[in-house]
Amino acid sequence: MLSKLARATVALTLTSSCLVQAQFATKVPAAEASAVAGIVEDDPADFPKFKKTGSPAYTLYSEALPIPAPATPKYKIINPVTNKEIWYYVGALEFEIKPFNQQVYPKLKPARLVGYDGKSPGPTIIVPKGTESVVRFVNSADRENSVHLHGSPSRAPFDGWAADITNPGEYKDYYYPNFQSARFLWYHDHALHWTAENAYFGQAGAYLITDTEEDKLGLPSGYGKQDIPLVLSSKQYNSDGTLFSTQGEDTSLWGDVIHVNGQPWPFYNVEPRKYRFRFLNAAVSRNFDLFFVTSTATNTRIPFKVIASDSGLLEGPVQVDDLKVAVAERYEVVFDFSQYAGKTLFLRNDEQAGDGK
Ligand SMILES: [Cu+2]
Repeated sequence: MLSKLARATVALTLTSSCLVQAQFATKVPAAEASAVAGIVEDDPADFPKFKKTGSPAYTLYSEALPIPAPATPKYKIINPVTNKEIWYYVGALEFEIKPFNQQVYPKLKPARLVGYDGKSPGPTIIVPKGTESVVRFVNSADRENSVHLHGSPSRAPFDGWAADITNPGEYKDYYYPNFQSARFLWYHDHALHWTAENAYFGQAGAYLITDTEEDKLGLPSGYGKQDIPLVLSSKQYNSDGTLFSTQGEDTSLWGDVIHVNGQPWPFYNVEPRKYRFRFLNAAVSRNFDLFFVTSTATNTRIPFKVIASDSGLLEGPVQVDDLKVAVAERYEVVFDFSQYAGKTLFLRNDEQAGDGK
């Protein structure tokens, strides 16, 4: 609250057009004012700390980067209310939630995941702005689910609120408006009591809105060609190769095996040209601080351009030499490999990101 003296000073310096604002400031309800006054800042000492965990050793860069397949709408109709096209992702059960095994460690037991028709991350939905969509999530898993499209102003029945669960044996059709400008959203489980567990075990995927304004910019394009989603997650494995569970964990699970599109530390062969990389932090606790180096100069970070964040394109590209991506955030970058023909580059993470840094 402003003191009487402060309020008088403010009023004197305001122009007449600001008087409404000044009046508004003095009409904050008492309950709200006391609630605001009662806000206690987080104590950094309370933040979850990085925990050293002991997953079995994994051979770096032993497998190629998988690219989640683009989802295919089964049919398209015109919404008679909005007159907009609706793409229906309901036919092929590509969004059927069910368990599958992933052989993460070649000589150990497979890990049991729960993803979408045997895949995690799930298929990437790519829709143009102004085209509506309906996605059928079928629950063939062994516990309830609820799907949240993170970043979408979805109507309440389709927003995946935690108690709006779909039980095993049921399905739900989610309707999405897609009226925002081009941007990177993501879908993930949000079921009450199970969100972290379900997301960590595989229920997450990318959702891209495109638009003609973005198309005009000449950015590296072609999904899976020069426009590459990089869905990051961090997991922990038991000594037998099975996935360590988040269940019972009440502070954080940092994980020590970094996955990109579901594959630990993959390699990716690129052409000497510009690429658009779309980063999503789908980890349940770990933040990332990413940077590029060459294999021969690992202490020299190579500049690159950030072009978009959670809300789509920035006003202009921003050149950086590292990029922090907190849990659930999306950032898109353009990296130019044209000077690096025949060379090996590493995309690295500062292990301590989020742990006091
Ligand atoms: Cu979310």
